[in-house]
Amino acid sequence: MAVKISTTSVLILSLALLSFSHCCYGQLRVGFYNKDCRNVENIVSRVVGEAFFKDPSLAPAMIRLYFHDCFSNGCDASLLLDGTSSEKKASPNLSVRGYELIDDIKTAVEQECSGIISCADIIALATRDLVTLASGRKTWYAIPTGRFDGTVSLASSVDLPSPRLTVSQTADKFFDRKLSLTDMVLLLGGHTIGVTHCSFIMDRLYNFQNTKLPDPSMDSKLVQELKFKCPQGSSSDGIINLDQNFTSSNTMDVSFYKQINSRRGILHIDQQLAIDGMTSKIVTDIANGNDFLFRFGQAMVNLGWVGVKTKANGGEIRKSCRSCKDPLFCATS
Ligand code: HEM
Ligand SMILES: *[C@@H]1O[C@H](CO)[C@@H](O)[C@H](O)[C@H]1NC(C)=O
Ligand SMILES: CC(=O)N[C@H]1CO[C@H](CO)[C@@H](O)[C@@H]1O
Repeated sequence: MAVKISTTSVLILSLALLSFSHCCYGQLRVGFYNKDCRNVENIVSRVVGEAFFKDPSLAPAMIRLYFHDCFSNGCDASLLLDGTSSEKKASPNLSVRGYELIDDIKTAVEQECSGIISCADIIALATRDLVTLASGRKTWYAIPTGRFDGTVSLASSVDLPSPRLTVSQTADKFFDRKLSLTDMVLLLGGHTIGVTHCSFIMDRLYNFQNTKLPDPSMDSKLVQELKFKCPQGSSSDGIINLDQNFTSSNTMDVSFYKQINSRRGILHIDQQLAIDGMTSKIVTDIANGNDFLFRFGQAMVNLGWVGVKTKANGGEIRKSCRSCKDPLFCATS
């Protein structure tokens, strides 16, 4: 009898805990601001549209910013905080761009409804709209909102994968954030637009794993082309398209997967996706399918759940995306 009662109470207790954790963690939903700021998604898409028209490279910049923010301490706009040693200052953040666009959107949104929309949601919405624009309007996804902004941003806690990790090491970083192997392969499809600096691939071109030879997994014709664009001993760090199909380097499409299946990946990790037994089948499925854009959107939604802050756990709605409401309670150095 005693045993029976305790089993029942354990069951009730765990159900209560389950619903509690569900209540306060998973509060994102599509159209979170419908009641308090009906127009927010239209305002974001208007400001984003104008900015993209002037500078299409904002699309890859913002997609990367969203990834970095979500991966470091959750999708809480902590990457936007200025500070002497905030996340912005960590070396993998080198060349993350798009901060001014976020400022412009925040200004426009505050004019319409002050103190309601988080910077974390602005990043998520702006990124969604830029994915749509970079795809030539071939895709669009509903992105849940309701994130709060974080108040902790430390360069020392930035934990981003290096392009030289193995697939398995990289996958572990995604698993830590409850993202699957398929999510990882889809999200790395973000490299279907944008650029890298030569410095990230010099080893692949000239001295792969101290062999004094190029990476054997790279197409030898591509090695020659890239050596020309990234000469050794140059004082400037050149720029290379991540998608080497020149007709689609700036278009969000499936071409990245076809490229890596032809040994034309740029970053080491990109090429490894196509080679490593853990991911090669997923790559081929995406390359041969016709639903990459749709699935990429879903993976972006999944990324958007990582480490979401709530009001209950100290999240806030910032006034400026660059600083906490109360800098005294903000850890940025
Ligand atoms: C998983 C491991 C990843 C590694 C190691 C990695 C590494 C890199 C590196 C080294 C660059 C070039 C930076 C530069 O030279 O300025 C880059 C650019 C970029 N990455 Fe990733 N990345 C990863 C995942 C992702 C994911 C998941 C996304 C998107 C969801 C993404 C989107 C981008 C974009 C769009 C660019 C181009 C940025 C621009 O043109 O301004 N990356 N990445
Ligand atoms: C390059 O991209 C275009 C446009 O997406 C595509 O039609 C073409 O098949 C691609 N070529 C290669 C070699 O992948
Ligand atoms: C743009 C930016 O903030 N870059 C910084 C990234 O990190 C390096 C090394 O810590 C700094 O020197 C850059 O200024």
